[in-house]
Amino acid sequence: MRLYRNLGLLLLAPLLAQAEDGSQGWLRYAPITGATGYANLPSQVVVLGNTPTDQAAANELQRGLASMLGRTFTVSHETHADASAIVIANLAVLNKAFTVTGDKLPPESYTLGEKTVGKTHRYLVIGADARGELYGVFHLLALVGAGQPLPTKPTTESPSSPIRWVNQWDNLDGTIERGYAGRSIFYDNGHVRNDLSRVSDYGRLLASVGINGVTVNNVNSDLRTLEPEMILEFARIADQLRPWGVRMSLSIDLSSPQVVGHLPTFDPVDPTVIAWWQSKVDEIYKAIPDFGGFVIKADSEGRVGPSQYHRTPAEAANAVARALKPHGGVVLYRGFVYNNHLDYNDLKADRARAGYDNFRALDGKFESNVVIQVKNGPIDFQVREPASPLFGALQHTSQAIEFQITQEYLGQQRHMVFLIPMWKETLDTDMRAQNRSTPVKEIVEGKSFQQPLGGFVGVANVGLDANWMHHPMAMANLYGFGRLAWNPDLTTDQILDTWTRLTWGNNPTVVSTIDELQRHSWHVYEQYTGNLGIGTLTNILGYHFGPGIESAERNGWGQWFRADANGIGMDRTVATGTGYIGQYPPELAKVYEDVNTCPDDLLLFMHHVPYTHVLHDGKTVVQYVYDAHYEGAATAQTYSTRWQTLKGLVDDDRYNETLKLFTYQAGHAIVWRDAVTRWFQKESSIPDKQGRVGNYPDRIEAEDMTAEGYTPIEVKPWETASNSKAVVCNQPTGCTLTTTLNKPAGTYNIVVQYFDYWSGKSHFTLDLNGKPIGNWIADDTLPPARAENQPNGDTSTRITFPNITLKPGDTLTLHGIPDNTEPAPVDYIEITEK
Ligand code: GCV
Repeated sequence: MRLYRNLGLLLLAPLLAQAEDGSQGWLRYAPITGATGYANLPSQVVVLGNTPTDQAAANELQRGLASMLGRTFTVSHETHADASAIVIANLAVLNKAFTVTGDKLPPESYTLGEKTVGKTHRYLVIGADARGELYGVFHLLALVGAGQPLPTKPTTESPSSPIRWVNQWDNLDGTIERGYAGRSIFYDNGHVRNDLSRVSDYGRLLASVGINGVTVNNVNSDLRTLEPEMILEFARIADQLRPWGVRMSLSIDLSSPQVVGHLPTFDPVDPTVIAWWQSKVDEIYKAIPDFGGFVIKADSEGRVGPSQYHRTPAEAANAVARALKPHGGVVLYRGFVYNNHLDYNDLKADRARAGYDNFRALDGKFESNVVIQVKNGPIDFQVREPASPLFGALQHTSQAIEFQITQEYLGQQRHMVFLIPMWKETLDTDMRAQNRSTPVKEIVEGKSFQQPLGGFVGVANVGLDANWMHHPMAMANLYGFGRLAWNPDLTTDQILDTWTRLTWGNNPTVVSTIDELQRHSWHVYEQYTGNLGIGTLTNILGYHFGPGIESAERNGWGQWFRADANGIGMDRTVATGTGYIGQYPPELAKVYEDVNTCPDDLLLFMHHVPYTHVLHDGKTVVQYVYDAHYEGAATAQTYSTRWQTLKGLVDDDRYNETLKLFTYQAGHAIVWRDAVTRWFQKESSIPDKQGRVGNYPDRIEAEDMTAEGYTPIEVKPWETASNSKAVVCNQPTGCTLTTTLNKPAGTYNIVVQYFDYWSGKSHFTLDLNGKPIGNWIADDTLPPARAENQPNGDTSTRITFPNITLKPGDTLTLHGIPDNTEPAPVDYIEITEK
């Protein structure tokens, strides 16, 4: 008889709607009733090793199986020859009785399989090492959680590559650069927190998807990082992560020998500097024996670097790497080196060129424990970018791809944007280096050019919010990053479906609804933000959240798209442009160079074209932009209604939290749609064929209403308010806007578009014929990376009052009471048919 054969009969538990705060992520281990397929799984867990990681693996298995299967599991270190058991072991402690595959497994790998001798059933989780054991346990638990069969024949899984890290951009004061889910789990007030329980929980989540390293401080590194007392504090973080097989690493500033070591120089080839790095690294390994290494951001965005001494990144990286090598540590030197003071008037200037221009000539000059950490695209985590040409150019150097899990340019975890399809597009891009198949994923795995290291780095930026990332759906990106780093050949659907089942349960309606919502969400976001490779079109000088289109132009940051009345897009061709396209291997360069073969979704990244340029689907560029924005924003409106079909099928807390975010996203998608389409219409002077842009018959502009106390102001940038104007109230007692409606009798939705600053909580009430139909507080709590106290694309917010019965002559009155420096600003009221 085989174990676990009745999976077809598995009845999935009707999930009771119980309170959940999301803190368990995908490790909820929700009960599965009728799980007859797992009935023969032995109740004794035997773990042969006795390191903290062995223990963590055994405890996790016991916890997960008990919770999902509703029976007791015990853990012990010994087994009798004839006792049935789930055996966890690794090659170092393996007793011949338990082998299923012989004694060879690649590092961090595991084999799952069944071994039955007579009446003794053994389910074996054999790791190459303790980490492999742990990964095997989590894999087994995920299979049970998703209702999938456990392998009976020996089945081995191995990670794609050795570097599978997340970076956290946490500052020692407890803030997180580009963090959108609360303060740091690591630091507060200049020190490592006393309570590090969230760090251990984080290590558990990371290990469950195979992540083996965390860089715990901002790449814009605090100059105190390498002070002796800080190293001892960081060691406490490493202690929390160690049982989960997660190595801690640090971001460092290259000036440390001078700033911390008080040397007269930090020139990387100076013998005193070399000696300083050696003794500093020795000091670190004394406190943190499994220390992972350093991430280095240098000569970029104000960070100092080797250029100060006319040294190269290779000279700098190698000085540090040589110190780490005897300890098994690595240097991840970031390829994100560029000049942010470019000259807009120089038509050859191009930020996208910088990675290749700075690193190409150094290929082969790095120590074997140096990895160049390259952002997926050549600019900076925009909604769509081509793969960085550096991937194809470094053929004698290990590389890791850097993805941004935190959604800096992608809705900041207030918009649902499932990123796995975007990352897969980069990973699957075939660079055609050496005129052969060299997809990015194989390059970073070290396969294409036989490199010793390489892998995947994700900027995660989880915070103290109970659910880690603020938006319940955003956790799919952290989960998916780990799964892809382990195996970049997994499909989007494999990743998504398992995440949904583990996070929300196996109810078929729940699974299909959530999968469907997430699956296309990147495309939808792209539709209502920046199309055709133009960049996200967010305000790059501000918070990187709402629209602010021209902020990218005419400054030194180089995120230009060079729009004028006649055309738009960066000419990056070799023939007439910046020459960037020539950085790709010839076969790929040929595709991008020709406007006719360049994929439409990268057109404006590669070419400058007239607004009337016809795309492959027959639409002009400008009409495509209009249509995409209306389509994308319309799809975003459906998220909350589709979500509402799950009421009662998922727990109320996460249900309500998600509904609130979808409602917000629906409103902000319209802010995006209107800003971008109006901007294109004004810039190109070409009207929307469907007459939608700039034509809003259902709107009543706030400045056109009868005001008591409210005064009109011009909004900047102009495209972020309807009619470019808003009204503000500067009377502490409040102000009023009144209008008489002349809608035919019927039922309508009433929308109020207002501006919600981070500096105040204005009160609003909306009355119909003197009777209240709604009141609310403008209490947005987006993390104040910088105080935005203005009406603009970041702060524009909408609230909808559905199903209001109206007749001609009704009077609508909006009262606003300002708070602190927020003057209860209003853009418009819109009355739409139900
Ligand atoms: C940590 C972008 C972000 C910065 C970030 C930088 C980087 O420019 O806006 O916040 O700095 O990338 O990746 O170093």
